[in-house]
This record gives sequence, structure tokens and C-alpha cells, in this order.
Amino acid sequence: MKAMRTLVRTSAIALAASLLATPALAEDGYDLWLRARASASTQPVVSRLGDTPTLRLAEAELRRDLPVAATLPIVVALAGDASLASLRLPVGELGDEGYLVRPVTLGGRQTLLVTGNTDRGVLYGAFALIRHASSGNQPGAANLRSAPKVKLRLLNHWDNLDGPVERGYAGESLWDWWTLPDYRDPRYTDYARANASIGINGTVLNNVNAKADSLTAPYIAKAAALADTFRPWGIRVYLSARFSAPIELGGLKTADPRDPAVAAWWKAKADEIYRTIPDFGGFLVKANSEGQPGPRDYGASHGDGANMLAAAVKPHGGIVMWRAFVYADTDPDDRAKQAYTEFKPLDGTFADNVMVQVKNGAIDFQPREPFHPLFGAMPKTPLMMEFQITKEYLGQATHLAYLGPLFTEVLEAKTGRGKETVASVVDGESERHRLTGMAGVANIGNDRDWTGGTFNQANWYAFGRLAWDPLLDAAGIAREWAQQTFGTDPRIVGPVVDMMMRSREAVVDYTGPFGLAHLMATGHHYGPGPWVSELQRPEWNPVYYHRADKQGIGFDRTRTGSNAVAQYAPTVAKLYANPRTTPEAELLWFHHLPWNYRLKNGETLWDGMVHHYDRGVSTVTAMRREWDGLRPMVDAERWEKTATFLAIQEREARWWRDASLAYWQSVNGLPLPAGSAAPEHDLAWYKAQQFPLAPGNPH
Ligand code: GCW
Repeated sequence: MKAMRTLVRTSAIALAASLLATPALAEDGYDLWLRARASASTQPVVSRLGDTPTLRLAEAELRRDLPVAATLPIVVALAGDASLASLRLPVGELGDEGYLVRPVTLGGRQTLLVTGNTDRGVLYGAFALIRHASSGNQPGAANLRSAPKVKLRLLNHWDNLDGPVERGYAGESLWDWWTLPDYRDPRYTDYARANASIGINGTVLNNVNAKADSLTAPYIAKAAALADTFRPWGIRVYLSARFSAPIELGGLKTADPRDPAVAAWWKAKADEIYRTIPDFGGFLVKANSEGQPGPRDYGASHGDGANMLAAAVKPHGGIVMWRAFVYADTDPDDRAKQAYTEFKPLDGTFADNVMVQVKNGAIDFQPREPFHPLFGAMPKTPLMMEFQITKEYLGQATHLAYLGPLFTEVLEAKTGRGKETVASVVDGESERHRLTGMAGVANIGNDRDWTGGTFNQANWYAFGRLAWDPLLDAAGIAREWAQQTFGTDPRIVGPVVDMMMRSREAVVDYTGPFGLAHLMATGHHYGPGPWVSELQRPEWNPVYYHRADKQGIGFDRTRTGSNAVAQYAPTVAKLYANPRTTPEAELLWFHHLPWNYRLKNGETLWDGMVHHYDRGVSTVTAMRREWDGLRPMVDAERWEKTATFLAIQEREARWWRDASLAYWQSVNGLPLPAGSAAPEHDLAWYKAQQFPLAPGNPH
């Protein structure tokens, strides 16, 4: 008995101690950047004029999540509400998604008004005010006004219908297609809310490597259940369409877009979808790329294919996003040139509800690529930007790489046509296109923290913010994310932003400096494989991209090589044609240079490369140290996971460096510069590493 009592008492003490040590809320990252909550003492007074599901959400968000006491009562209302008429608010330029938040006198009372021309605008205004307050500002004095510069701000999920996510590193698909449409996981709502908070207004539910099944009646009903859940949050659903579906589902002999029976099948399919999902957004298509079917199978063009589908959704207001990510196994030309060669001649031939979706660079989401030459080259066609949020080639979920600088570097690039930048092509300013869009390949799965690690959440966040306004700067976005994610104390925000802003360049440095690309191991794309040369198609092999030999390294894309530089506007092409005027960060993307080529700082190319690899590793070491210093200020759970991931990253940065240097040395026979350590193992050891079960790799 006594023993029992002692036991009870000891466990009570242990329990009390553990309660003291454990924060009241589980700090598992589920709340993303939406961690702010109003407390009893800060609970704002919020009222609402008008009644729609979306207005109610705006009201509820503010009531629950405004973290700082608002000195004024808050009113959410549509700008067209009769009681606001006398205020003559400047809402004309807000369009149908913009918002205005400002103090006004309403019915003789000072109030903080959150308004927009539509309820979606009001909801974005509510989130903007919460963001403003969670970043340490006084809500009472808020004067916020913004309208999205880009119309379609979409996530692309590469989710397969049976669960796995292609290039996904955060668990399985969020969508449980099996239990849909009956069971609507509450998490679908949390997903929509997180997206709405950063302005994302559409989502493509299934993989671009699509199965026709997603277009069958049961799957349309499942997609409709998601659409119903997302709708109040201003989010529409889209589907990836498999081009050969008329054969697979419709029993037709062909999917030739010029065949009237094929066009009729798609039209009937679109009608069926819109009967179930009246605000369905449209189709995303990967055609004639990496084994996917498409119009080229029948000698028809990408334009024929896109326009036929566009005609099917047009009566319902839908659109087609046709991907330009094509390269043919029959084409021996430089892979970097093929999308431009295929699509540029089609400029002006697309229907007005088609967008051509172009990856940020001409190869494939590498740690660094020059901007895609199609941006600026198809003025008559609205081009949609495709970024990859999931870090397929940048260390996947474990390596910390904040993609803000990667995204903005591309958006800020000048196309060489007057003042035009990639951002001004994408946001439509350049050619005044009505349709504009930005897509991000999602990094979301059913992991508790959504993205497989706290810092990966920042990439989802940054994508949303840049899709809203492509001119925002990466450091500013990092700061507001850090403030909302870890609190506003400058002693944590400063180091976190510093780590983030160095992180992507570190990955470039330890995986492939000076514009080297596509050096990853086969299939999973995780670790180094610069030696790989035996794959069936030349452009699948890293040796195709780096072309290293005893004399030098790099891909000659000038006139003496593939002449890919000629795909850029003349002023840009001229810069890229000469190694002296090519930015050194992109040097070996455009030039094959001798190992003893002199860099601007006087070093040889080889020594410079080694120093970049060294710097990549030492930056990760420094990031680790910075994070160690934050231990007392971050909750244990999130701190621990990031600390462990940084340890993995440091080890693997060294692996990347050592494996790469061992290989380059086997090619050039050069010694390492003084002070640089020899690789830990010999080349054979690195070559022997195999990871057949790495995640995200389609089988
Ligand atoms: O990034 C590459 C990936 C493929 C992907 C393809 C694409 C969906 O390795 O997994 O397929 O590009 O963008 O279509």
C-alpha cells in the first residue's frame, strides 16, 4: 500500500514537472505561420456588415487570431455596403480580390474597417491585418491596401490517386481519395485556410503525370467535395488531364485533337465536371514530355491540343494551362533549347483561355538556372510561371534552403526587351494580358508539420506572397514569416532571417557552383552523381550537363556550341555569349572553360570551384551554430527537429563536396588548393552509395 502511495506521489511529481517543462500547446508545426491567437485580454471587438460564408470566416479569423489588442473596434464589410457609401472609399483599383484596412468613422464611431469589393477581398484584408499585428505592429493604426498583381495563384500537387506524392517529402498526399467524398478530413479546411492567408486562390489536385481515372465520375465527385470545402476560402480546384483519356475512358481509337469525336468527348467531359463543380478552374496538361501522351503523337501541335481542350471549358469560363516542359527523346539538340524551339513559333496561335506554363529555367528546377528564354519571347501568349516549392534538387525536406532568393532572382531578371523583367511578363504588365498566373509545385503532405520541416513552410509562404506580388523582396518575406513563426523578438528574428538568406547559396555552393547543374544521382535526385554516364538518354546523364574533361568543364551554349544563347533577346544574348560578361554564378551553364580560366578575383576556375564547395560546407556549419544559439528561445520540439536536420545537412554538404571534388580530380588530375581538405573517401566509395528507397521517386 505504502509502495503504491509512493508510486502515485512520484508519478504526480513527475507529471507536474513534465507539465511545467512542456508548453501548453503542442509545438509540432501544425499551425504554420498562423500561430497568433487573441487572448482574453486582447480579444478584439469585431462586427460584420453583410452575410456570406466568406465574410463570416473573415470575422471569425479576426476575433480568434488578432494577437494584439486593437485600440478600435473592427468592422468587416463589403465596400459596396450601403452604410459605407458616405465614406467614398478608394476601392476602385482593388479589383475583385484586393483589400483596404484603415481607421474610419462609422456611425459616429471610430472603427477599424476591413473591406474589399468582394468577400474574398475582405478575407484577404483580415489575414493582412493579422499578419500586420503578428509582425509586431499596432493593429489600431493599420493602414493597409493591396491588390494581387497576378490573377491565378496556384499550387500544383503532384499527388497520385493512391497516396504517394511525386517529389513529395512530407508524407503522403493530403487527399484521402479513398474516403472522399463522404469523409471530409478537417485538415482540408486547415489547408484552405493556410493558403487563403497568403493569397493562394487555386489548387491543381493531382499529378501532371496524370491517370485518366481522375476524370471519371467517382473522382469528379471526390474533387467536388474538396471544391466545396475550399470555396469559402476563395480557392478553386483544377485537375491535371491525361491527354489520352478519350481512348482510356471513352473507348475512342484516337486522342487526336483534330478529330471531332475527340473534341466532342472532351466537351461532354467538361460539361459533366461543371455540372458537379460549377466553379471548376480548368485543366493543367503535361503533354509529350517524359512519356506522357499528347498531340504530337498524331502529328498535331501543342497549339492544336491546347485549343481543343480550351474550347471544351470555354463556355464555362474555364482555362487550360499547357506546360512548356517538353524535350523529345528523338531530338539530339541541347535539352535547354527544346521548349523554346517548340513553343516560340506557336506564339499568337493559342485560344484566349490558354496559358502556357513555363518552368523558371530551361532545364529542371536546379539550385540555380538562368531564367527561361521563353519569358519575353512569346508576347502574344500569357505565360504562367512554374516554380517548384518542393526541393527536389535542393536537399528535399532535410536541407534548409529558403527559396525566396531563387524565386526573386528569376522574377527580377531583365529579359532584354526594354525595361521588361520576368516579373512584368508574368504579372501581365508587359503585354497587358488579362490572364496572368503563377504556379508552385507544392511541398505539402500529410506530415504533422505539412512540409516535412519548419523551414520548408517558409517556401510555401514565400511562394504565396510572391504570387500575390512578384516585386516583394525575399528578405522582407523571410522576416515576416519568421516573426509569425517564432515570435517578434529581434534576437530570434535576426538570426533566423540571416540563416534563411544564406541558405540557398550554400546549397548552390556544395552541389554545383558557377552554373553547374543536374549533377544529382539518378532517380531520387538526392545526393551527388556527377559521374553518371550510362543512362539510356544522353540528357538524363550528369556528364551531358557538365562536359568535364582533362582540359575543362561546362556546357558551351554559345555559337561554337549549342547556341542556346541566341534564344535570348540580343542584349542578353550578347552578355551570355562572352564568359567575361556572363555573371560568374552562371558561367558554366553557358561556357566550356579551361580549368585554369581566370576568375574575376584572380583565382583559377578550379581553385574557385573548390573554394565554393568549401564555402557551402562552412556556411551550413555556421547556420548550425546560429541555430544552436537559439535553443533557449525556440520550443523544444521545433528546435530539436531543425537542429537534427541541420546536422544531417552539414554531413551531407560535406558528402556532396567530397564526392564532387573526388570526381573532378579524377577527370582533371589537379591538386586541391592549399588549405582545402582532401575528400574523406575515394571516388569508388561515393559511387557505391545507393538509395533505392529514397522518398518522392516515382517507380
Ligand atoms: O522535375 C522533374 C521531375 C519529375 C516531374 C517532371 C515534370 C512530374 O523529376 O518527377 O514529373 O520534372 O515537371 O513534369
